[in-house]
Amino acid sequence: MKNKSILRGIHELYRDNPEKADQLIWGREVEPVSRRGFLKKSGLWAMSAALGAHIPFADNMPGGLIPVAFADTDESFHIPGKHPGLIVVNDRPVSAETPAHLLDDLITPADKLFIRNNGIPPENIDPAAWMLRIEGESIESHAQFSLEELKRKFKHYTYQLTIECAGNGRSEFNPPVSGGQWTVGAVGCPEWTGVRLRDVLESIGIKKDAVYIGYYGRDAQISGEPGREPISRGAPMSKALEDETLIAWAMNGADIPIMNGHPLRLVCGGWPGSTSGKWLSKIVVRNKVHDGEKMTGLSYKKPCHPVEPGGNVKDEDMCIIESMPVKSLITYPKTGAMIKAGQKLLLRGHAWAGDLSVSAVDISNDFGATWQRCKLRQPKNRLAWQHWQAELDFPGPGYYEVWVRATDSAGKMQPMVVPGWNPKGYLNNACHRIAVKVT
Ligand SMILES: Nc1nc2c(c(=O)[nH]1)N[C@H]1C(S)=C(S)[C@@H](COP(=O)(O)O)O[C@H]1N2
Ligand SMILES: [Mo]
Repeated sequence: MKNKSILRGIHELYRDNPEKADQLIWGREVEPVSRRGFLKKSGLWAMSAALGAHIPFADNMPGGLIPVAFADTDESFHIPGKHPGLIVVNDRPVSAETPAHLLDDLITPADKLFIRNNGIPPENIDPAAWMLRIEGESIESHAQFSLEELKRKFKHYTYQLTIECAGNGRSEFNPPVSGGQWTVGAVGCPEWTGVRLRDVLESIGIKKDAVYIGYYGRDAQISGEPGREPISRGAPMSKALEDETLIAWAMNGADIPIMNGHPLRLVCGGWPGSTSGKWLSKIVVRNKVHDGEKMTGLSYKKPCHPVEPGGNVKDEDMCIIESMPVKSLITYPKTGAMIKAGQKLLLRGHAWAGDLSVSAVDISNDFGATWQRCKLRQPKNRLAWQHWQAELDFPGPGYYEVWVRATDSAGKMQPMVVPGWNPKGYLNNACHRIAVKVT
């Protein structure tokens, strides 16, 4: 990344210290007395690139002034390769979520897939030299494959797979929980192409005592500490050996974006995003539950039994999160939509349910008193989200909220309010809602 500081919320930066923000974002030096700002060439370039136009009178721009083009929008600034509307949740390591209305596509485009990094992505990636090693006590022998060998030796599969961070929705927990303050957009459903993890492991030989797989990626610990992984999680053999569990090199028919794990990643659809290792360099087959970074302690675990909000939970009372719960989004219209009295409102979005499918989606405009069934499509394949559509009438002018609620194939529904509090703020699958004004 060219300028790491550019990745913090622009509004937050300007609120904290406008001069500093100028300097950090654009490299502009501000004269303390006159407050006149001089953009260095690189700063001018960065600002122009972000604005999408060059600034003829840049020399006259006062220091500490947030360009009104940014001040007027809720849009964040740019992460290379990503849509400018992504909201930066954390700058180091980079995490950014996708506002619900930008998730309207049936298949999430590469520039709209959220980013969740636990460490610093590798630099100078050379796909031609990339190796994947297979090790661990429960594989018959150690092996390694170049990217080219993986592509040549195994059958290719393409699946549309939902990936959602377990912490999606964390910002709504009370008492608040530390960690990325995701709202609703740490989810997406692109199409992935690669080989089955099962085919690769079976070509070597899986021992009878295999219990779990673990992944290692080539990103670095944020502290720069060598030898320590930012994250090394995994999944039980049953998930690892599913048809849809892929070692993928492509997303929507192109290289996976760098921030999403180029040139190789694991994709375990329907499970916490953290099981889908990026920048994949090694897979281990274990004879016990993998004990890599963020597999132990409280990470990616939920209390095995409900706990009091804000309470402490002992390690042994925490269970590893597996399949994600049923959830849905309204992706059209954008919250704040205005319609005229008597007009019908067309609504649409997606619903997903971890390892299960979605059996129904309902919407309400009276705060959940009554619900209307939506039209629901079948998933493109197992573990892909499902598209829904509806048309809604409003009784008269005023402020309304539209809520959406999905039901999974086992009959479980989303809760209307935030579900059980947990120490790390995972698994908030409360109903998504948007504001609608009828005039
Ligand atoms: N190597 C590596 N893999 C990783 C991570 C990471 O930081 N490093 N983050 C995990 C987490 S917590 C999530 S939610 C997903 C996010 O995938 P994305 O950034 O492509 O959306 O990647 C997972 N795989
Ligand atoms: Mo995550």
